[in-house]
Amino acid sequence: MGFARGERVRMMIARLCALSLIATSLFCAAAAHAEDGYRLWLRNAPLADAAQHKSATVTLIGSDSPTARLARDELQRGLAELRLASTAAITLRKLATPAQREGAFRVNGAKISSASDIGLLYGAFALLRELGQGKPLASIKLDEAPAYTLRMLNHWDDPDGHVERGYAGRSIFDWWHLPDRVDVRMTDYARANASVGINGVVINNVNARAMMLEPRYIAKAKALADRFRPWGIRVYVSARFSAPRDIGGLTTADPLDPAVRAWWKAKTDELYAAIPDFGGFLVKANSEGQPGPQDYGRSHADGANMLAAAIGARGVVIWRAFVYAAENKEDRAKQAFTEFQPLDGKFASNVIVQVKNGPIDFQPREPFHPLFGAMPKTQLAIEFQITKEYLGFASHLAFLAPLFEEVLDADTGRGGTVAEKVSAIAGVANTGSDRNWTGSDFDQANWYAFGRLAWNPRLPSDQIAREWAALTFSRDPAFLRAVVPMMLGSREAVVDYMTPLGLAHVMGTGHHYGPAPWVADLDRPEWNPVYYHRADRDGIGFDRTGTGSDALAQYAPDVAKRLLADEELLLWFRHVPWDYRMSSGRTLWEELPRRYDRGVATVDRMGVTWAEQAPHIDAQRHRAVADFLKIQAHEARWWRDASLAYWSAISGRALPPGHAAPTHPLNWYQAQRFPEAPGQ
Ligand code: GCV
Repeated sequence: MGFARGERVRMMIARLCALSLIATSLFCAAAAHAEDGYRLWLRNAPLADAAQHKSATVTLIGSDSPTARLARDELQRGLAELRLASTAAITLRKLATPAQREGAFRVNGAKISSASDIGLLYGAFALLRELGQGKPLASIKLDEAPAYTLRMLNHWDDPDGHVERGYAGRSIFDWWHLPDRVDVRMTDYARANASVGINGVVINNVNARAMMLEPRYIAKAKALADRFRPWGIRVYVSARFSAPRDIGGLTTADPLDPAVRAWWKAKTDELYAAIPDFGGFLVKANSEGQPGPQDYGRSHADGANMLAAAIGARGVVIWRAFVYAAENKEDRAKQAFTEFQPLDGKFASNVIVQVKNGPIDFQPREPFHPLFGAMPKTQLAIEFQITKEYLGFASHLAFLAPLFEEVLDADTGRGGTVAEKVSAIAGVANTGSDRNWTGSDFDQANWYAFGRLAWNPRLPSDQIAREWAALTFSRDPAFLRAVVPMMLGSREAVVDYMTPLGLAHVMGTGHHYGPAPWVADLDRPEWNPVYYHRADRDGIGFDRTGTGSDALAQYAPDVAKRLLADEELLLWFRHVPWDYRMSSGRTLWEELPRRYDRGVATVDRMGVTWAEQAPHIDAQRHRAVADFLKIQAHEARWWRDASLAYWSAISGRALPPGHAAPTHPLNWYQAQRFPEAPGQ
């Protein structure tokens, strides 16, 4: 039976449409699974091919809360994506016995149990993490509890979408469209955080705008809090101390003024009415031009306690100890200790003093901050920087777990390690609007490492690197054998080519991009690199012993001895002649170029190692990493050349034999300008 011409054309069109629908959906499916970094370490790459794939069932017992249901859904989704080769029946059981620390869980093969809903979710993620590395289900036995109750990210995001020290695009929060539009990405962001146990998020910059406390911004914060809540994440806000004046119509922000206290109490009540589980305030006060209690002759404790009284038992005030002042002639490295240590015991019980990991500012290497262990009557949090303001931004591969580990494991000499002396942990986030979240694929590892160490500060860096690399890229043993050591050596490479042997803060003005050890003309003395290295014809380094600023005396005596003997911190603590004899037998002047060269050589090797991984990695991410490694190799040379050109000029010494001369004369490096560098 023949068809009429019109009918044939209609059928052809229908067939073409069907074909194009199939093609489109195939394309869409491929695009949805394109390896562009969006799926982070939660890719659940298949363990078996589709034919071997066996079914998995998940049973949830004892709770039907949104969080418990997320745990079940996460497992269902994860197991389906992982495609286990043997049948699995997983049970998620909420126990009736409270007692465990919030978030604690047990995994015994196919059985996950916890006394809390969030513990079930953490247990689900933990099981998937183990399975994702290729471990057999029956062999997985975990019994975990978080070391700290507060494990938080600090976003330095501004309401206009700019991120201070952000190298991953714009703010991850779509401030302008909130609260009406809450991007689906907010769910994925909360999920990623929950997968590593992060349970608090400060949503705005510590250099805070008072508008964050206005009703329209409280509505935006509420929308985020509602989205994050099922994932066990509480929202915190950075509060501008002068808000009662800026937006409250008062003439003062004096923390002892009754009207100011009443204003904060009412504002806090307004926040809790909108967000019943609001976490509290983070405050940067009297630091780098921010307002604070000292503007009224009051102490940091007066300021923090006033806010703590407004919040009461509902939340916490996190008060930053990152303070230093231009008018203060004291060594910048000493100022926070001088200011805060005498206040020990004066803070309210819901105040946490947040201290940066080192006494200056997130340098590639610093000794631990002397406040750790020195304020036994105060709750302390440690603040790390996950975004790499001083470590090459997003384009330099620097795995930060070894830096975090070095600080957390440091013995304070006051009855415990740094990890043991803090009760909370914060990381300055490196996330942004970029599709891959963190600007580079490898910077995802730093978000991951922060979360894992916040959960368990005893985890070794190599375990974290191995987990992350297996989940994010490939569980192939050959790949891991090559890439894990590459990651572990990467931060030391940055130290070598930027700030070897205890040098610090020699980066470009403002943006902190690239080398500028020669800068000496900035208004505030402590913003000039020359303040930190003090190099002249005779020698180099900051004397922080008894003959200098005596910052060493802020540490316990045994620790001070140890720090002084540590050559990696030589120029942090001592001013020494260029001919100073190192333990290697070489002079300092001979040792310095070796360090720079070692850093450059390590980065070159990283490039080769990565090139060899092409068979293991999808083309898109492989190329993205390779491109950044090229930038890093180029910039490591730039750092080496510019630094050596300057040290050579200032010491009046030619480079020791065997070291290549810098590519350009010193004035070429000095003339470089990058007003457009990101993150300022
Ligand atoms: C948010 C350094 C950074 C600033 C940052 C400050 C801080 O100085 O360069 O961008 O400001 O630390 O931690 O408050």
